[in-house]
Amino acid sequence: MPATHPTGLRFRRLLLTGAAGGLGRELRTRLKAYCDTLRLSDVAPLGPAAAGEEIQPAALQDGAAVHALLHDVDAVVHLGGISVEGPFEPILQANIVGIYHLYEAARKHGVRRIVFASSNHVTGFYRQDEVIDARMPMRPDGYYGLSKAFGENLAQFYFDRYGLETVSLRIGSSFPEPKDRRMLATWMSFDDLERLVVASLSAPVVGHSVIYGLSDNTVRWWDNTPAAHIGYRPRDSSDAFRAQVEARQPTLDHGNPATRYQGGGFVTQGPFD
Ligand code: NAI
Ligand code: 15L
Repeated sequence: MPATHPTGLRFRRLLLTGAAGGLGRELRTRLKAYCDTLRLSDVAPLGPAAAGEEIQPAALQDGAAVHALLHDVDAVVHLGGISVEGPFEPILQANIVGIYHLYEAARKHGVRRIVFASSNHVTGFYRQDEVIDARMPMRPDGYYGLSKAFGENLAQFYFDRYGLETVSLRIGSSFPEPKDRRMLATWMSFDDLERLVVASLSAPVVGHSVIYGLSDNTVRWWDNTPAAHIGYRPRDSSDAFRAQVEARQPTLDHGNPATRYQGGGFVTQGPFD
């Protein structure tokens, strides 16, 4: 039996969806330390299973495949789905029908907790000069943000009705480094992503909690005080990248909605017909 991680967190079997994606590839290596078996799923290729891994491909819109995916799982980190703005139909299948299948399967198999990769685009139509928290009304900035809003509402319903707990992570921008001025506020390092996911899996009681995923950036638009019970303590900051980002992008067009609103470029995408 592998040793328990210093956090004390250890699952028998953890499911990671979206495991072939950008964040999935990061968490694939990191989450192994917290479980005996990491079950990996995606529609994209995942390569061979390493020690302690199981590969189980599934399209989220395939209810039977998702039901099988949840068999004998203790907890889920749900990253799978379309991760950018685009036409409604594919988002409907992957993100809306898909998350319904995931929660139904979790309910039937008695899974206790899901960590759901929601997005800052649930509140993308707040202005960049506002500081908001997760108790404020949703203001999705497109079909993608709407699909994540649906996911959060679904999570709330499954907690209220069935006691299935979720932490919805309104992730900002999790990339190796901030790419532009907006990301100086929204950036979250991969190490902080791991801290956030581990805190979400290990907090004793979460009900349905909503928390923004960002590092300890000096400039910030999101106040996580209502989610203090998760115990997330970011250790990185975008500040180390500020000088190089500002040199690359010395001026901002304040007339551009992408500069005015928190959702950035997502707020101007579409229509798609
Ligand atoms: P990604 O696009 O790299 O990964 C998503 C994965 O989901 C892909 O491997 C894709 O093949 C899989 N997928 C798509 N449709 C599927 C379907 N119908 N059935 C099964 N799998 C499907 O995205 P990334 O950056 O890794 O993000 C992971 C999650 O975090 C996504 O849900 C995204 O919306 C969310 N997120 C990510 C942010 C970031 O900064 N990277 C910011 C906010 C939210
Ligand atoms: C997201 O929700 C996307 O998944 C990611 O690719 C980034 O665009 C991020 O938001 C962001 O807002 O920077």
